[in-house]
Amino acid sequence: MKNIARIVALMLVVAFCFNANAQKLKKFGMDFKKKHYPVIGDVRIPYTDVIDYFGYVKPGEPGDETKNGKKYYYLYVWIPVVAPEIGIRMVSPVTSLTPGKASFVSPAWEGGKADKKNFFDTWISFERAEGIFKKEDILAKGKSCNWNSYGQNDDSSELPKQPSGNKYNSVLRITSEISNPLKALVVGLYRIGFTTYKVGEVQGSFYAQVGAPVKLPGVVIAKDLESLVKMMDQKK
Ligand SMILES: [Ca+2]
Repeated sequence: MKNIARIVALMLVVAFCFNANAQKLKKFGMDFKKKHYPVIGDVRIPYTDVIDYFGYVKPGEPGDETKNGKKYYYLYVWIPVVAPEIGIRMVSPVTSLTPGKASFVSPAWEGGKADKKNFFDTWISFERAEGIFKKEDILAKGKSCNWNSYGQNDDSSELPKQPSGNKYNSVLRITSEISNPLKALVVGLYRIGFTTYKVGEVQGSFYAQVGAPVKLPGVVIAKDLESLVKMMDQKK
């Protein structure tokens, strides 16, 4: 009997420790500084829909592009609905979050998820492909089109600290400006660019979310255009 009590006590301690280390993200909420949403104190109203992506960058993996000595990687996002606001956030590393049924998962995730050591100081941008409004144009124009920037973010105090103790994860909220074609959130092809703030290695696991105050049916996220189109075909 004593042994059973000891085992139960030990299990409780283990469960408590595991829970204390569990990675928890606050609900992803809207921009409360914008006048078009009701404000309840300083509480952000959670986004109606949040799509997520689990990824991993192997140390030394080449970037999709190199700019000013920094390696940039992209996640391509197909958005088939008009949204008044889009939120994007990214954390690194992923310590205890796991993909759900609806999550998008990088092909590198399986091999990389056990790497709990590497992470990077995230920096994100959000851009839209000029002139790509339908699926047929993605592969035809996606590699040569211009990309218009909707904004960037380096650090946000909203997100949990990184293992370094610094709040260096990133959040970006974009409000659609209907009258400005370069800032309107229309149906089309977008990409999340990510790198490190300082010149350094982008490495380790990361978790990205795309949220909106409307339902986002048919949103697809992939690390390259070919996979994106393939997934769009499968979703039909
Ligand atoms: Ca950062």
